Amino acid sequence: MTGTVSLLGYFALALTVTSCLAAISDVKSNNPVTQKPGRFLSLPVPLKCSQRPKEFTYKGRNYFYSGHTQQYKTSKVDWLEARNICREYCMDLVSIETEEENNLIFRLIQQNDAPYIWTSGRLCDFKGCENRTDLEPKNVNGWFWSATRGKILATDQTPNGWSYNPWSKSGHKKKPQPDNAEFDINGTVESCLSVLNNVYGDGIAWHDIGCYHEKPFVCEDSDELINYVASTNPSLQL
Ligand SMILES: [Ca+2]
Repeated sequence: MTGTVSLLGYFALALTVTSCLAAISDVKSNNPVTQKPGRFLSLPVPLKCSQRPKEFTYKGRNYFYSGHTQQYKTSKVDWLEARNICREYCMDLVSIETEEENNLIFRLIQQNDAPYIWTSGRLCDFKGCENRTDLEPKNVNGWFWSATRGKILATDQTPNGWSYNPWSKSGHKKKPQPDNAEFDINGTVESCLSVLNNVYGDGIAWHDIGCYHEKPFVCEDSDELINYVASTNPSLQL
C-alpha cells in the first residue's frame, strides 16, 4: 500500500500533533472487563526519544523488538501499554504497510522464535467510527494502522502490491482472520492486530486479538512524534 488514507475526520484532526497529543484518549473495547478507565496515549519524553533503542533501520526509520531490550526483555503488555511504551521513545507500535516491511517483521519473529507481537493495527469500532458505510463490513474494511492512521486494505484479499495475504487462513474457529472469535467466547471484541507465530499451526500470520491480551511488541519510529519533539527541542539529537 502506498500513501496514507485518512480514515476519519477524527483522525484528520489528530494530524496536528498538538491536537493529537491532547485529544486522543484511550480507545476502549466494548467489554467492561477490558476497560481500564482513565488511560490515555502517552506523550513522548524528549530524553527517552534521544536515547531510544535502535535495533535496526528500514526506510530511514528505527525499530526495536521488546524482547531485545534490557528493560522489556521479558515484558508482555496489553496493546495500549505497548503503544505507550513506544510513544515515550518517539516511536509507536509497528505499522506494516508493505510486503517488504512485513517480511522484515516475519523474519524477526522467526529468527527469535517470538510467540507473537503487537502491531499498531486496530479495528475502527470506537466513537467516531459509527455510520461509516465505507468501513463496512467492519471485519473486511474497518482496519487501520493507528500509528500512522493509514488504512489497512481489505482483509479478505491479497493487498495491492503484495504476493500473499498476510492475514491467517486459520484461527480458533479454523476460519480465515479476522474472525472476532473471542466475542463468541466472552463478549470481547478482537479489535487489535497481532502477528502470531504458528499458534494455530498456521505459520507466521496476522490475527485479530482482544486488545487486553499481553504480548511483547515491536516499536517503529513515529515521524509525527519525532518531528514534534525536534521542533520543541531543537538542540536534542534524535
Ligand atoms: Ca482472531
